[in-house]
Amino acid sequence: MPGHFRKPPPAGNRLPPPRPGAGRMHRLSSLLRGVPAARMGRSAAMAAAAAGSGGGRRAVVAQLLLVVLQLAGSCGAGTTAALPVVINTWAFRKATETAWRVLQLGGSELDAVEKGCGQCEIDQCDGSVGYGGSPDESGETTLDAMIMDGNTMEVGAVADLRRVKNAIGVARKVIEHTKHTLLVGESASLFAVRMGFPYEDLTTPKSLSMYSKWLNQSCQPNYWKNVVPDSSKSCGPYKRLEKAICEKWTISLRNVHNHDTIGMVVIGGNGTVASGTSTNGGVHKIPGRVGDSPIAGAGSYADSTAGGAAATGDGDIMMRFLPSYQAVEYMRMGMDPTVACQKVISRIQKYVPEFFGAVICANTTGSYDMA
Ligand code: SD4
Repeated sequence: MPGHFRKPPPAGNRLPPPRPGAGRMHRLSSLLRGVPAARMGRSAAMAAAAAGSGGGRRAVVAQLLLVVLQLAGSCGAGTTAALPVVINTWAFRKATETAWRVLQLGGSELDAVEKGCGQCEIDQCDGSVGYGGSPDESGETTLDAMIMDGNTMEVGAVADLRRVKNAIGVARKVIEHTKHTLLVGESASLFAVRMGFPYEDLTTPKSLSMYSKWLNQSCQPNYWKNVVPDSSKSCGPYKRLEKAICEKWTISLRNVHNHDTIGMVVIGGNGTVASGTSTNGGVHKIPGRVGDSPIAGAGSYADSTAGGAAATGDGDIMMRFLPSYQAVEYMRMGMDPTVACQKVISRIQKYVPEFFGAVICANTTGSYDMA
C-alpha cells in the first residue's frame, strides 16, 4: 500500500539479499497510416499512425512508433516483402538492430527475439521496459515478459518478476528448463536465481522520485474503484465500498505518455515465426497486477503456419480480447496484416471507444502492418 515502501516479501519466499553493485540493415522501412512519412520529421525508422478508426467515434490519435528491419524488396503496408523481417513496437531501433544482428550471426528467431527485447531491458526503453520504471503502489518495479516459438507453439513467460532485470531471458528459461508456461512473483524470482540470473534491486533514483511524487499528490492517479476512502482523492489503505457503484468501462491511466512495451515479431528466412514482449507494466499499478504482455495471445503470439503479432497499450483492457492471437488467426484466414491488425483494434473499440493501444502484425511472406 502507499506509504509502505518496498515491503519485504513474506519470510518463506524471501530471496537472498541483492548482490552489491550487483547486417547490416539492408532495408529500413517506415510505415505510416494516414500521414505521409516525409511529413513526420522523424527518422526513417519510425512511423506514426493515427490509432483507432472508431467509425465516427472520436478517434484516439496517438503517435505509435514502429521499427522494421527487412532484408530487401519493397516493404510496407500489406505488400509482399522479403524475409527475414524484424518488427517491433515503438522507436526502439537498437532493439531491432540487435535482433537483426543475431539473425545475421546465425542465431535462431527465438534468439533474436530474446536478445532484441533484452536490449530494451538493458536500455530501459522509454522507462517502460526493464528496471527503474513504472513503480507500483509500494514503489517497486516489477517485470512482465514472454517469448513464443511459432514452430513448436511453446511459450515461456514471467509475470510480476521482482529483483531480476532480464525478464525475457528468464522467460526463455521457462521454455528450456520447465514444462510450465508462466511463472509469477517471488517464485519466478527464485526460479531466475536458480537459472543463474543475478538478483538485483530494480529501483533507481528516477523510480524513487516518481514514487514520492505520486505519494505527495495523494496517490493520484491510481487504479482503485468502489472503495473507501475515495480513491480519486486520497491514498489508501482502502476498503471495499459496501454498495458498489455500477461503473461502465473506464479508461485507465495509461496513454501514449506512459506505456511503451516492447513487442517484437521475427520472421526468419524460412518463414519461422517467433515473438516476445517485455515491460514493467503500468505506473502505480496495484501490487500483483499483471498486464497483457506475458499472456500468450494477448501480449504476443507466433505461429509459423500463419504469422506473428504483438501488442502494446492498456493491458488491462487488451488482455480481455487476446488481440495478438486474434490477429494471427485473421492472417491464417487469409487476411493481410493491415486488415488483421485493424479488425483486432476495431473489435476492442466497439466496447472501449477511447481505449489506447496498438497491434503489430506480420505474416509468413514478410508483409506487415500495424493499427
Ligand atoms: C501493460 N501493455 O502492462 C502493458 C503496458 C504497456 O505499451 O505499456 N504497453 O498493460
